[in-house]
Amino acid sequence: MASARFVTFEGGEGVGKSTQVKRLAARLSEVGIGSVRTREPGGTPKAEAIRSFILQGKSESWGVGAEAVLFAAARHDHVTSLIAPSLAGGKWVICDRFADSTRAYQGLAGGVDDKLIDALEDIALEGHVPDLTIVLDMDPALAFERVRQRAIEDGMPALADRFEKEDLDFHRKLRESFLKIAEAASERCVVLSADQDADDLEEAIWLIVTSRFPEISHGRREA
Ligand code: T5A
Repeated sequence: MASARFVTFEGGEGVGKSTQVKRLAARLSEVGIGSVRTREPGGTPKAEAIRSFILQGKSESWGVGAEAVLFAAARHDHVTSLIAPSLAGGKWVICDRFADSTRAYQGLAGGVDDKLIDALEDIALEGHVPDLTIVLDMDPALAFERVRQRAIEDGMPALADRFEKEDLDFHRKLRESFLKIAEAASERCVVLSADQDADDLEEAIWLIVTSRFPEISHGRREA
């Protein structure tokens, strides 16, 4: 049996990562492939506790370097408690954000030194580099409009958490950062325009996944 794969989705706020993570897991299930859908920061009870702490702004005054360390601490628990055991058990892992988010937000756009980001990545991942990373790319102003719309529909205060409140210039820098990361890791990363219909994007992602991992089309497999 072919080994389970680790697929991550990256990109700015509101580009449609969560939507496509769900859709990819559903497509895999249709061909008999079991997967674990997860997210960062979070995915395990300890990592979710760190998520709440950071996203409520409680670590903001500690500085961006300390936050990079916190994201890595959450990631290490996520990798060792959920991601690695799932892959070892034959389940694919589909993760909404992963280490590239720390490199983009805290590193390239946030100013934390590359050396610290590299060291944290080394410690947190324990060698579990994704097999494929889909980078969803779009103008942050348009993506923000989606997030605003969703907040209105959900009756929530718009742009509630602290990272979504960062200004547009930061998000433009962030967009460039994800593109730089994808260029530097072009074997692993595929950039897709997120400014397209969700069904079309789902098809484009499925095409990439099935061509990258041809074992998928070799009949149904139970994981
Ligand atoms: N962070 C995270 C760091 O700073 N460092 C790190 O190391 C990590 C891991 C996480 C925050 O933490 C930061 C980054 C973030 O600021 P989060 O809530 O998980 O916070 O933030 P996001 O990952 O950005 O989640 P969002 O839900 O805001 O964005 P998604 O998942 O990209 O978008 P999605 O799928 O929820 O869609 C947003 C809206 O658009 C619609 C959806 O229905 C939804 O309403 N939509 C579309 N509309 C039109 N066309 C399409 N193709 C659409 N796809 C979805």
